[in-house]
This record gives sequence, C-alpha cells and structure tokens, in this order.
Amino acid sequence: MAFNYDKYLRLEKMPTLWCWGCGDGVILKAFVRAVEKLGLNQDDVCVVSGIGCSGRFSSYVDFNTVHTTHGRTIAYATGIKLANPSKHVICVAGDGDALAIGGNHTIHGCRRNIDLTMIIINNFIYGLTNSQTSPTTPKGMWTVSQKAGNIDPTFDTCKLAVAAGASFVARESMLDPKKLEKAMIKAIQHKGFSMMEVLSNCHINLGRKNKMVSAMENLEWIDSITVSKKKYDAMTPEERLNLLPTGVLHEDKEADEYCDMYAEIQKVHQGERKVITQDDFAKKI
Ligand SMILES: Cc1ncc(C[n+]2csc(CCOP(=O)(O)OP(=O)(O)O)c2C)c(N)n1
Repeated sequence: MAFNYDKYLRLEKMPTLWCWGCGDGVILKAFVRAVEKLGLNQDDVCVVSGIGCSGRFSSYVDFNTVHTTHGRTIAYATGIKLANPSKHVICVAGDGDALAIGGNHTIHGCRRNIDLTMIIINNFIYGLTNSQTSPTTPKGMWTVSQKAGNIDPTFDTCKLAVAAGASFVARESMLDPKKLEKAMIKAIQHKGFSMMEVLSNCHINLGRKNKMVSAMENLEWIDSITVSKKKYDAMTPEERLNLLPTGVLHEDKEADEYCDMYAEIQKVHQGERKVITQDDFAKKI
C-alpha cells in the first residue's frame, strides 16, 4: 500500500516553496516515513527549524512545530526538551543555520549530549538568501559573497559533532532515500544528542554557478564526493582527500544524557536528594 504522506503534511501549505528538484522534499518524506516506522504519535514529536529553505520544513509537517530564528534551533529545542523530556524533539537546520550563525549552539548541544536529534541539511550554500558562502562551501566554488572563488576552509560537520561530544553521528545524502530513512530511524531512536548530516542539492543557488546546472548534475557531484564508511575506512589518507564517508560514523550508548542528569538536579531542589558530586557521576548518578 502506498505510504500515506498526507497524514503527516499540512496540506493547506502545499505546494511547498522549494524549487523544482530540491532535495529538501526528499528529506522531509524520509523523515515522516521514519516517524511512522518508529510508531511515534504525531503529538509526541516536535520539529524545531531555523531560517532558510530548510527552515520551511517545520511549516509543512503536522507535528508540534516551531519555526524559530536563524541559528537558534538548539536553544529552543533544549528548552522544549527539558520541559517535555518524553517528547522526541528534532531540529532541522541548514549548513549556514547550524554551522555559521548557530555554530556555537550546535557544539554546545553536542557537548551536553542532550537527547535531541539534529538534522543538518547541507546543501553547501546559503540557499534562501541566494548563494552566500557557508562553512561547508567547497574551496574554489563561486558564491555571491566570494565571486572570485571561495577561499575559506570548510568544516566537516560530522567530525565537528564527534569532537564536540555528540553521542550519535551519521551522514547520508538524499541520493538514497531508503538509507536516509534508516539512518533517521537510528538517529531518532538514539538516546543522547544525535547528529544527522544530510547532503543535498541546491542546483539553483550553488549548482548553476558551479558547472552543475541541473539537479542531476548537482547530485552527481554529491555522489562523487561521498563514499560508504566501510570503503572510506579501507582507504589511504591520500585516497580519502575531499571525500565524505556516509553511514553511522559514531555511536556511544554509554555517555551521560543531559535530561537524565537534569532530573537529578530537580530532585536536589525538591529536597529528594543531596547535591550531585563527582562520585555520583562515577557511579552513573
Ligand atoms: C539573524 C539573521 N541573520 C541573517 C538572516 C538572513 N538569512 C536568512 S536564511 C540565511 C541563510 C540560509 O542558509 P542555510 O542556513 O544554509 O539554509 P538553506 O536556505 O540553504 O536551507 C540567512 C543568512 C536572518 N534571517 N537572520
């Protein structure tokens, strides 16, 4: 039987504002399939998005949603999660939103290992505002803010997340929606901060000026820079240059989760336990 997307969409908002051939719709569909496969009630999911094309995500899905300010998804989501620990809180942000203006929030979300899922839609450019350089724009690409070619080094989103303390980190592209859906299921299931980087196309604002005029050409480029983790791990450092591994890249099920620790803090203030000490941490609180 065909999947009933209508159940999860705000049909009055359709058609979307996304450009023809944009990967955001593929990612949105993979996300709602993941929610359905996990058997989650729509009321138990909260989607928090920032500003950007990717920010439109929260407008289109029929869950609890907040379309918040640029770069601040983690700040809002942290508050929502601490007040409603039983809800599944999902941030959706673009590479500019999550790694430039919101970079600080992102690393501290990772550091706290709070039980949120962050989906970063990395289209390698500021899409909504017409092609400014983002922290993931490859060197040498044309952008409207670096018309002579981008000279800024790039962030590796997933390495950044691992280094900052995220306990689940995965990368997929929208080229394989099935794989993406499976990875999203794992990310949402994971207890702790789960970072899901999804590589996507923006042939309109990145591709057209960088010899990838169509969505297909942009996708072929994404295909050419990605390789499965298994293959990547078997490569030499030279072979790995400029390649991004896909799959689950990091998973730590033992790391302390922030909401659990916050619940203990609440007990202290309610007189149910003494302050939390370093020894308590050693004993896993
Ligand atoms: C505080 C603030 N600064 C700048 C902007 C303008 N602005 C809106 S979206 C955006 C960048 C969008 O790029 P990205 O986050 O990568 O998302 P995409 O549109 O590519 O999905 C910017 C700079 C804003 N809305 N608010």
